[in-house]
Amino acid sequence: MTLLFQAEGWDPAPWLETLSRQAPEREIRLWPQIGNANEIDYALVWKPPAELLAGLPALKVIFSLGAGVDHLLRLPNLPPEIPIVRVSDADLTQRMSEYVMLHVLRHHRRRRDHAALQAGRQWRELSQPAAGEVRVGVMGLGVLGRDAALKLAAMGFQVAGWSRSPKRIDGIECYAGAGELDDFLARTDILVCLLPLTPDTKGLLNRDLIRGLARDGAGKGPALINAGRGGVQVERDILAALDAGELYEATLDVFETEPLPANSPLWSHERVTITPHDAAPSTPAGICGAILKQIESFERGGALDNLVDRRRGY
Ligand code: NDP
Ligand code: OXD
Repeated sequence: MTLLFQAEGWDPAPWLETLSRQAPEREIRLWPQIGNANEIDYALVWKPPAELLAGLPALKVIFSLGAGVDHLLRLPNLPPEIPIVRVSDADLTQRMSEYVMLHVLRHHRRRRDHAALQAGRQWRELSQPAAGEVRVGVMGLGVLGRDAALKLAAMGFQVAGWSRSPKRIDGIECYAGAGELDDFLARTDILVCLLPLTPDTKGLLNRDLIRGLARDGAGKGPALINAGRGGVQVERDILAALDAGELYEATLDVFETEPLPANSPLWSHERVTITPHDAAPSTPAGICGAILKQIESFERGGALDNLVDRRRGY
């Protein structure tokens, strides 16, 4: 049973090394050297070229090498019946929670103001609210959002989460659906977005949404952290909201266009922090093992885990 590996912009070497070490009996091909396309049973892909998957007639399962699957669902000729499995990986989840904690704490502990004071050689203590006075709202309570929300709650923040379907999570105030979005925003000082990009979430982080955030918080004003997908945000609205004082600061890991174009005004905005879509990269150690385990189970007739629901879009 043959595997095809393709990942745009990644060094394939550690992936191929891990796959062939963990499954020496399998043939592993590296795109674009696919050989006889009729022999490919499983495709492990990240941002594949438009026609690749449609040209594999024997394909049995598509494995997304990332947690997000918008890179697949947007393909015009995605084979309709083939199951798509996405990444759910402890290492990736831990890295995302680190990112969220880092940037929530940077905002909460006024890192930007301290840096300005340091630049001016000024010794001045800043007032800082207690974590328990600060309301963090996490959009998306899936694998990543849930873990980040629980870790923020363990730090003492007041944490709420918003998802499509209702949830009950100890210590987290849960909101669901479009009908509860306004209430969720109105109690949120620091908004963390860990949503997938779907037709429903596209452009959701816009000026109206930002205007709905709490204005009576203990800090200097609302903050936004988006590590979900760039298509969920409207960058011109974020800039306008920052300049109008409706948003105090933004940390963005994902962008409408990636790499972020050199002429984007986000690069130089004094209250924007930019990271290059590396909040939680995929790493081969756990992901290769999980994929190979799923393939073995699938070949024994078992069910696949972490299946994508194409209708929902994630
Ligand atoms: P999951 O599928 O586990 O969770 C998605 C969450 O979003 C769910 O809680 C879901 O609600 C919620 N959701 C989806 N659509 C809506 C909607 N219309 N309204 C409200 N809530 C909605 O995904 P993960 O947590 O694993 O990953 C989330 C995203 O993070 C990925 O899709 C990817 O885009 C991004 N990501 C970014 C990385 C980075 O490095 N920047 C790394 C990895 C992932 P429900 O629970 O009801 O289904
Ligand atoms: C992912 C990502 O979806 O890294 O895993 O963006």
